[in-house]
Amino acid sequence: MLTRIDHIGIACFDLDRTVEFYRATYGFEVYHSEVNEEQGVREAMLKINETSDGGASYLQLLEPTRPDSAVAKWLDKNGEGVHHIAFGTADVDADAAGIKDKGVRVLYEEPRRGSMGSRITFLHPKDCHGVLTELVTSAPVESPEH
Ligand code: V0V
Ligand code: CO
Repeated sequence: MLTRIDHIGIACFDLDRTVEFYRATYGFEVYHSEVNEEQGVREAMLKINETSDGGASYLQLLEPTRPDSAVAKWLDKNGEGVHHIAFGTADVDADAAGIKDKGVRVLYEEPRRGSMGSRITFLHPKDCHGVLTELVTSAPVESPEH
């Protein structure tokens, strides 16, 4: 079951400048940042709010790390802007299988590694009324060490 907006993915040319815009304009701080080589992105997660399912909603700012990446290709064509939306679920495997059964193309056979150790997959934008849609299961919260 999809229980939150996990994040909105925003493609940008210059991550540092875009992070600074969100900080200076709205006061949002970087909660987490990482490079995901498989996806070809450098990203910053700005936490917006906690959600009632125990997760949270973020803005995900994305800068491409290589010209053949999905985000670089999209920026070439469209310029900066909203690239994808991501719904959070406790079970990305089950939700992806259920959505695939409805005839929507799921891009990955198995979920791949996403931000902060999450497991992610994508639905083809042409099957989703023009919206690239991601499904996310967050990494389990690590129990504190004793
Ligand atoms: C492409 N299209 C889009 C789109 N990207 N439509 C809406 N939103 C987007 N973001 C349209 C495009 O305009 C074309 O329409 C058509 O789809 C085919 O696009 P293309 O430019 O030829 O590109 P493809 O087919 O090579 O690749 C498109 C897909 C690709 C969606 C298959 O971008 C992909 O695999 N995306 C999933 C991975 C990803 O986006 N990773 C970056 C975020 P017309 O012109 O034919 O009408 S990584 C992330 O979110 C992480 C790590 C995380 O959350 O943790
Ligand atoms: Co994303």
